[in-house]
Amino acid sequence: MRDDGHWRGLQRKILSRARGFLTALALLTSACLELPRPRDAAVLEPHSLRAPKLEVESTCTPTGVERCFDALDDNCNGIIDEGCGLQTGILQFTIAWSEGADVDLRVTGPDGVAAKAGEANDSGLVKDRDCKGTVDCHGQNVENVFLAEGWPRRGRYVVVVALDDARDVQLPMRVRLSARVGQRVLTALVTLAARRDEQTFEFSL
Ligand SMILES: [Ca+2]
Ligand SMILES: [Ca+2]
Repeated sequence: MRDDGHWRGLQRKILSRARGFLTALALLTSACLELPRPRDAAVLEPHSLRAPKLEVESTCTPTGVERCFDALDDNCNGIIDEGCGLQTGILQFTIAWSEGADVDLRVTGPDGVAAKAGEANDSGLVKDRDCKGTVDCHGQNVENVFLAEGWPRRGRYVVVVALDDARDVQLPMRVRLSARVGQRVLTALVTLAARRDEQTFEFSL
């Protein structure tokens, strides 16, 4: 009798764990089904591009493995500086420069408010790197803005690269700007020639 009771207890434990496993599997499957399909990213096409003083490139030629903090999609997988501790999303805007100047990246989405660190604006954009070109940047002069979650809002996006303080850097200086929009990465070399100089890159979704 004692063996029968022990066996029935064991059966109940096994059935309970199996039910728990199946419930977790069902939840995971339903979560996976809600993920955006890959083709959605491919159809996210920027239009009405405006960058009066920039030569914007939209073709990518792989140059090897992804290098960190150059604001380039070196391996042409559609993501800028992945694996480097930068946040990324279906929208990502990154600048990189080598000299000790203070360069600012300002990205405004359809809500008209520039993305700031710490909290997403109404367009879902967040700044996750804010570098003033000092030792605090550890020689990795990068600023990065990304879409934290959800699908990009339709409307106008304005990206401004501005020289806030040249310090002792000889001008003009060059800053690499790249923008990930879905599976496409657009890139341009920005020249800043004077204090408060800025270049603008705009597009619509
Ligand atoms: Ca990449
Ligand atoms: Ca890179």
